[in-house]
Order: sequence, then structure tokens, then C-alpha cells
Amino acid sequence: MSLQSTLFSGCSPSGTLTLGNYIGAVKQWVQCQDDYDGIYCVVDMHAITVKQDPYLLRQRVWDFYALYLACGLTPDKSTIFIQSHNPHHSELTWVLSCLTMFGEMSRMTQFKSKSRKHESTVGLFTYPILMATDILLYQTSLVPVGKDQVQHLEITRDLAERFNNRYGSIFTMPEAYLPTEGAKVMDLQDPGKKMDKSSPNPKSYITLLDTPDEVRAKISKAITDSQGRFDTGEELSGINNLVTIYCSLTGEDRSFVINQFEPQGYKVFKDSLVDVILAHLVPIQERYHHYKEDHSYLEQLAKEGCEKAMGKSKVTLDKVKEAVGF
Ligand code: ATP
Ligand code: LTN
Repeated sequence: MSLQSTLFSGCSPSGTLTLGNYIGAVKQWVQCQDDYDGIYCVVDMHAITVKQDPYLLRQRVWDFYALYLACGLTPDKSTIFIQSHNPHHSELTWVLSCLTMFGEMSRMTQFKSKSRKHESTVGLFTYPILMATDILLYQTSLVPVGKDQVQHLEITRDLAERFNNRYGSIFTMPEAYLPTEGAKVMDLQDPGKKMDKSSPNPKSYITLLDTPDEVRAKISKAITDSQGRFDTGEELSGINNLVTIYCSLTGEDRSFVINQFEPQGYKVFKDSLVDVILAHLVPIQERYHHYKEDHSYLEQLAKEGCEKAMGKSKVTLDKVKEAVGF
């Protein structure tokens, strides 16, 4: 039996994985693989909180699965599965829904912003409960996410505490794990907004599957600063965001990068940033295409991943059912 603490995270197949998802989440997953019992999920049940084309959704689920592997997750170290394949997620979500206050959900800022762009379904409203389930089902200690998910981690902790107080200590209390650089990568065209894979403007994000020409074009058109500064002192400036991307991919210190490029100007910096991005993306894409060639292999891995996940989630769900009186 593993004595390592459990780490859980996932991305929603609601578009193509972006550089924001990679820097804010997936890169940390890969780094944590040796030190944690990692569980990584393609959260397709989250994706349907907004309207999806069923054919495209199924394609994206497998694209995500292949991308997780291509980014460096390996089934012998981690559990990698597809959320809708494990029915325990729906079961625990109902129980947690019956502990969640309407007012608590109404305070979720992601619902407020998403319901301006999409139909305000009950699923979109209660989606943080499904996320709490994902985390609590596996007795998770650590949840690597970007900054936008911190509020959902707080509600997860509130629900765990409420359940434990009412029914006995069953759930582990999880903590969010944010990267030091890149916890919120911003939109390349509007640095006031986070980079979002479901944005209608493809110039606003870089996906992990963009070609070198697409990356070059998007970075060359990315907003910088009208006065040509590198250190604008403003958190939400375009150049600040590009420097963040550079630092998080190279591991270099921010002031070192600014001092190096300030005398050379934006063009040299952007060319260098393109090289840095492609040095990450090209090998990921090569591995991705390799995995995509053999769909039955992916299906086999996902089946094994799901069996492993269900073995763990059943233990928690059985305790929950017993505790609530089922
Ligand atoms: P959607 O628009 O469909 O909600 P999204 O791009 O916000 O998509 P998610 O699947 O919701 O992506 O997020 C997956 C993970 O990536 C989460 O941990 C989230 O915090 C992180 N993440 C998403 N966008 C960014 C970003 N711009 N910067 C850093 N981390 C991010
Ligand atoms: N809600 C997250 C994706 C997500 C997740 C999770 C992240 C779903 N379940 C559990 C960490 C742990 C989002 O970014 N939309």
C-alpha cells in the first residue's frame, strides 16, 4: 500500500489545453508525480456544465487523455482516468449537494462570469460541488490548480469540515497548490482577463497543439506596453504576462530576464519567447501524435486508470453511505 499523500487534479475538455492550463496546472502535475500518489482526471462531467457538441466532446476527451500522457504523466506512477467512467462522482455529489447552502453557491465568482456567457443551468450553478466530490472521493491532500480555482478549493474545505462535523471524520482536508510563477496566465489580447481555452478569439490563447507558425503569429501580435517598458509595475500588463510565461517555462528569475531583454527591446524578447514555448510544445506534440495513432491503447490505459480510481473512491463512498444512513 502507498504511504504517499494523495494529489488530485483535472482539466475540463471544453476546448484545447492552453499554455495557461499547462503552466498553471499540468506542469506541476508532472513535477509532483514522484512524490505523491497522483490522480489525474479528464473532467468531462464538468465540461457539460456548458453546452457541448457530443461528437466534439468525445474527441476532446481522448485528445486530453493523450495530451496528459504527452506532457509526461505516466500510468505506472499515476492514476489517469476519465471522470464520467466512474459513477461514484455522481453519487457523492448528491450527498454533498444536500450539505451545500444555496447562498454559498451564489457567491462563486466563476458562476457569475460564466452565466453571463452561457445558459444558467443548475449544473453550472452547482458545479463546485462536483469539483469538491472529485477531490474528497480520493482523500486528497494536495490540489495543484491555477489561481481561478482557489475559491472552489475553499468551498471544498468547508464541505469537508461540515460533513466531518456532522457524520464523523471521513474526509481528508485538502490544500490548494499554486505555482510561484504563472498561477494566472493572462489573455494575450486582453491582459485584464485570464487565458481561457473556451475564449471565442483564438489569438487570445496558445494551445499545446498550435503549430510553430501559429505560436509565432500569436506572440508577435500579443499586447505588450504602449510605452515600451518591461517592468510596468502593473500586474495586469501584457508584457508582464509574457515575462511570466517566459520565467515559468525557463525557471529563470524575473529581474534577471527583465535586465537581459530590456536593452534589446520587445522584438528580440518575443523571438526568444517563441523559442522557449516551442522547446516545450514540439516534443509534447510529437508524443501526442504518437499516442493518438493507437486509440485502443488509450482505451486500455483509461480502463485500467478507471479501475484503479474506482478501487480508491469506493472505499470513501462506502464510508459516506454508512455514515449518512443509507
Ligand atoms: P474553461 O474556459 O472551459 O473553464 P479553462 O481554460 O479555465 O477552461 P479549466 O479546465 O477550467 O480551464 O482549468 C484546468 C486547470 O488549469 C485548473 O487548475 C485551472 O486553475 C488552470 N488554469 C486555467 N486557466 C489558467 C490560466 N490562464 N492560468 C493559470 N492556470 C490556469
Ligand atoms: N474545476 C476545474 C477543473 C477541475 C478540477 C477538479 C481541478 C474539476 N475537478 C478537481 C482540481 C481538482 C476547472 O478549472 N474548471
